[in-house]
Amino acid sequence: MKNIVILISGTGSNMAAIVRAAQQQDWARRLDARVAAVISNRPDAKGLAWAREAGIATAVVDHKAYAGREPFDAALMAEIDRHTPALVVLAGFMRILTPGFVAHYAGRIVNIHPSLLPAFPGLHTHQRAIDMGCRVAGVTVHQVTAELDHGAILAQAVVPVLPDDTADTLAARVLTQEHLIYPRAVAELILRV
Ligand code: NHR
Ligand code: GAR
Repeated sequence: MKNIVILISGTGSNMAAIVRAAQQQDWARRLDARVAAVISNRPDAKGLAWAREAGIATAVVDHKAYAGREPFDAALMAEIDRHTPALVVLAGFMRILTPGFVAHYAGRIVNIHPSLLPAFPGLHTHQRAIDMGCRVAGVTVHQVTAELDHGAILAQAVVPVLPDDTADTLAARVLTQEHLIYPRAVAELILRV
């Protein structure tokens, strides 16, 4: 069985979309894959309770308990590796990962980023797209490399930016597309890892 470990920091709606797809499409039988664990760097992440109720193992590795990125990443890696993952999935995970961490999972760690990369890597993507006058925005699933939001692109979806959009209304429109493309991208990738 190929184990998928999902990292979250907050709501976990992308995580939930992947778990639902795995259940509804019977990934265990069809892809020999399952979501083995959901790990958060924030103890209060809403997605943790949702995952627990879905019967998935959960864990917290609180970045505030560590002196820096290297010891945090070492602890996170140890927690992830308890599940011998075939694939590590960042789903609204908000801590930049060290080069050593990324190298450890090279080729089998992916992220969903709420912009049309290579436009707007980093944070506050929706406000930046509005401020630039973009007519379209969207979302990108990409390989995670040491350089932030720069890995190979695996999937994208586009949405319009409407004249009255705020960062929140645009984010909500993008998020509906995230929930469609991320489960699909993970299912495709799990066949190749
Ligand atoms: N790590 C590496 N090495 N490469 C990537 O491509 C990564 C990554 C870690 C996270 C997600 C990313 C996004 O999709 C991601 C991609 C957090 C920050 C950030 O600045 C930037 C990009 C992403 C996630 N985080 C602050 C930090 O100091 C903390 C912000 C907070 O806690 O709210 O780590 O956009
Ligand atoms: C999503 O829009 C995701 O693309 C974005 O945060 C949201 C998380 O929602 N990710 C980042 O901004 C990473 N820096 P979710 O917790 O409900 O999946």
